[in-house]
Amino acid sequence: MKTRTTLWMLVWLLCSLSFQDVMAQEIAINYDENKIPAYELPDPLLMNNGEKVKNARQWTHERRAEILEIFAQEMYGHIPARPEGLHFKKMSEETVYQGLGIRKVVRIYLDKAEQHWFDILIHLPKNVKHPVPMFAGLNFKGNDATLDERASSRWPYEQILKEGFGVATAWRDAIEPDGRDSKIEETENVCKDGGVRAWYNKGGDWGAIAAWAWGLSCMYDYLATDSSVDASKIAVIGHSRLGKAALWAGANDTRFAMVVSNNSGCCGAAISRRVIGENFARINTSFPHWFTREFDKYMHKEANFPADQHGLVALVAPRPLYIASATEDLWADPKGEWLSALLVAPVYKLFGKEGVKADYPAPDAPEMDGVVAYHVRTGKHDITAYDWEQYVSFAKRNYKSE
Ligand code: GTR
Repeated sequence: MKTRTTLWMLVWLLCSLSFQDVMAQEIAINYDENKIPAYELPDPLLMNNGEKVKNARQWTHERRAEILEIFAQEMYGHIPARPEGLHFKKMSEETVYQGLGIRKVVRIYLDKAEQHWFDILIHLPKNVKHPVPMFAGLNFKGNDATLDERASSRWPYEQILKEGFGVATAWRDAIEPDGRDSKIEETENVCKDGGVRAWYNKGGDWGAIAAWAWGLSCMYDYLATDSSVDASKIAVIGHSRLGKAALWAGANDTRFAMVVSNNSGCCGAAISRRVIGENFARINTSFPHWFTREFDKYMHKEANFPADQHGLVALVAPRPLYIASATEDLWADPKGEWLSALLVAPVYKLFGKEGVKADYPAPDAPEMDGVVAYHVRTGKHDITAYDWEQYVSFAKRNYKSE
């Protein structure tokens, strides 16, 4: 009897593991700095024709598009244009936090017929006369979940409003469901027929990261029409997979004035050729829906990718860029994330702007004197009130010095 139960339990266990889980477990993960393969990084300033970029003009008008195309073609996919029928409707507005702020919900209709839409939740400081700077980012669990007590460190609205900033957020799954991590059954919105990729730009080779980035640009489109918002000061922000989306949105959509990557890791800010923590084979096995199918050919072959992630973050230049890590987040490779912040310096230099210092900083000692900022927070993979505090001060410094 006992053997039978054990046998059944084994069968149940095997059935509950998907093919992807089994494959993912077989991919070796290195955490040892001494076992990093020898690597050479592609130079963001080297044009496809072998010429070296000499000035900001050449970067902006020639090289930038080449790097953007590498990432669009080989990793995330191309982001389509805004849908023709895009329009907006305010659904609700209320005063919150004892008069400190306004909370409103705006529905982003993606088509004239109002068949496809997602909601953005907006917090704005109240009683402020001038248009305010904003942070715009996606969330993991739904707009209402960001208001939950348990999310108060991830979304410290009160703290941000007190500093004179607004925050806009939308649910990633309302734009494009995140594969099996999705909680989409719970709601009705654009995803009722499978997400934006099933409806718009059908057949286009774009992954979920590109779809989320596209959603962020639609959010920008609304924010630019809101008279309470300073459209020249909208930072795009994201944590983890949504940090990858924020980077891709900021790279494509230069209307975002600043880009914040919080613990974005592999295929985010971390240098891929270090192959430490999460790697290409593992990420593309666990989350194939995040990428274009072209990305498949780089599994176990980071060195073949025609760019590295410092090339991606370079696309933010000359705008302010903040990359942040956490000491215990080895899966995301904090050192590799910092390296991107460091190696982007020659691109910022073309614009006469400084990057980060050459030494890896101590935990909780943010470096934000220049236009590129970095910190490694003590603790786990997360975005916390501490992280937000740094992003707000960095934005303040940069917006003031303009
Ligand atoms: C992990 C994934 C990472 C990171 C993270 C997250 O499972 O391997 O790339 O993005 O999810 O989004 O929290």
